[in-house]
Amino acid sequence: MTDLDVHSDAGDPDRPLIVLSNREPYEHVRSASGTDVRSPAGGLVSALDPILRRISGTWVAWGSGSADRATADRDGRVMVPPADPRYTLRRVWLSEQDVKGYYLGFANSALWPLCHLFIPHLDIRRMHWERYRAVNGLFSDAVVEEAQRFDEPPMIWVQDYHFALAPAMIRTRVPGALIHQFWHIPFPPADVFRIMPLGVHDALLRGLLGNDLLEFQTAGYARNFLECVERALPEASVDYDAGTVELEERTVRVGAFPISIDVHEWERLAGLDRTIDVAKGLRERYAQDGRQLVVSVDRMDYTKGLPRRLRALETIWRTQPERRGTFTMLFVAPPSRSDLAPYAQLERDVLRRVAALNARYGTDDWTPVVLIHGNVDADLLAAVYRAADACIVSSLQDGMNLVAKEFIACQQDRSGVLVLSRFTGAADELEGALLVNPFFIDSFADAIVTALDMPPGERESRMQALRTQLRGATIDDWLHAIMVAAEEAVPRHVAGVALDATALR
Ligand code: ADQ
Repeated sequence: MTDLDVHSDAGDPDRPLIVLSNREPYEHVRSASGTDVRSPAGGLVSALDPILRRISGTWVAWGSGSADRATADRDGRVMVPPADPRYTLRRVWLSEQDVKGYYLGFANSALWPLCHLFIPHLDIRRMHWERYRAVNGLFSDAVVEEAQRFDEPPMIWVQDYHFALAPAMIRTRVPGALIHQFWHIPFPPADVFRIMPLGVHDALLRGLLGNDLLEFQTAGYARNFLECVERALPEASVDYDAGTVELEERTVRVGAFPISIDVHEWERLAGLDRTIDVAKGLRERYAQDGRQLVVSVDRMDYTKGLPRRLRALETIWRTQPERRGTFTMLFVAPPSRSDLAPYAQLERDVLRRVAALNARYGTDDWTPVVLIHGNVDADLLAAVYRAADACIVSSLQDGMNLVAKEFIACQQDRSGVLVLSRFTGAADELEGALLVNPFFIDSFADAIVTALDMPPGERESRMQALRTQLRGATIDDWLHAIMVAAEEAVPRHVAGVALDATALR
C-alpha cells in the first residue's frame, strides 16, 4: 500500500487544503555546487506532503533557506517538490528582528518554557510579544491571500505554538473556512498559564478559539486548555465531557489526537541489510563480550532531562562498581536553538558532565558515554535503535516524544527495553515501557538497572505489546482521526450564512 492509498479517505480531494507551519517542507540552500534542496526529517512533512501532492493544496511557511528567495517568484511562491512540482509552497519572509522577537523570543523563550513548566527559564518581553503578534499577522495575510486563490472555502490546518493568534486573525477574513490547529507541545494547567501577562494570556486563548477544532496530544492537555478558557473568559461556556467551548455563537471543539510516526517506513529502514550491518558494527564497537548498549536520541533541549539522565548513570557507576564496563551509553544529541542562553548553557553542562563521567569511570577498553553531538540521518538512527538493548527517554515534560515510537518500530528483534519518562504524552498512550520519574534520580537509576537485568522473555513480551499498540496507531491513523473530527467541526454559521457541512465535502 502506498501513502496515497492510506490517505485516500483522509480529507476530501476536492476541497482545498492550506497548511500553515513555521518550518517549510522544502528549503533551498546555497551550496558549493549551486542550490541544494533540503527537507526536514520528521513525521509532519512525511505525513502531509503526500496529501498536498494529491490535492494540490498550499503550504504556507517561513522561507528560511539561503536560496529560498532566488527560487521563489516575487510573491514567494514556488511549486514543490522541486523534482516533481505538485503543490504550492508559499514562503513568508521574516527579517532578523522578526526571527529574534517571534521565533527565538516569544515562541521559544516564553511559550515553550511555560508550556513545559520551566518557569525559571521564562523570559517575557513586550517587544517579543509585539513581534509575535505582528508575525502572526504576516502569516495570516499570506494564508488569506492563498485562500482567495481557491473557489471553495478551504480547510486551513495550523501547526503548533508559533501561531496561537493566527486562527482568530484568519477567521474573520476567510468566510466559510474550516480552521483547525495541532498543538504539538504540552498545554499547561491554568495556574501556570496565568503567569502570562493578563492581556497576553487572554489574547492567546482568544486566538486559539478562532479554530473550529483544536487538537492536543493528550486528554490532559485538552482539559488544561478548557480550564484556562473557563477561568479567563466568563462569557465562554465550557463542556468538559463533550470537549467544546461555546463562544460568540460558535462552537470550538477540543480533543486529544496523539501524534505518531510513519511506522511502515521506520520498520522498512530497520529491516534493510545495510541497517542490520551498521547495527552489527555498533554492537561490535560498543557492546562486545556481553556488554550492553543503551541509547538515547534527543535534541539538546532542557525539557529532555539530559543532565538528570547523566546523573542517574553516574549513580549506577558510583554505587555499583561491579556494573562499570557492563554497558555503554550511546548519547545522540544534536544541538538545538543554540542562539538562546539556556540552550547554550545546557550544551556546556552536558559536555562537561560527559567528559567528567568518562574521565572518572572510563578504562582503556571502555568509554562509558559516547556522545554524538550532531545530526544523524534516519538510516543511522534506525541502526542505533535496532542495535540497542535499552533506550532511555527522560523528558521532564514532552508533548508526545516520537523517539520512543521510532525505537519501538525499529526493535524488530524485540530484545530492547524502553525506559520512558512518565511525563511524556507517549507514556499516557503506551503500555509496556518501564516508566520512570526523572526528577527522582535514585529510582530512575533503579529503573535503568531493572532494564539491564530484564530477562529475554519479559523483554520480548513487553516489546511485542508496544509494537502491537504502535501498529494500531500510526501517523496515518492520527491524520485520519483529525480529518474525521475536522469534518464534524465544519462551521455552520459563518458571516451570517448557515452552511451545511456537506457543502464542503
Ligand atoms: P521534539 O521536541 O523535537 O518534537 P520528538 O517528538 O522526540 O521531539 O521528535 C524529535 C525528532 O527529531 C524525532 O523524529 C527524531 O528522530 C529526530 N531526531 C532526534 N535527534 C536527532 C538527531 N541527532 N539527528 C536527526 N534527527 C534526530 C515536538 C514535541 C514532541 C512531539 C513532536 C511531534 O516536543 O513532544 O512528539 O513535536 O508532535
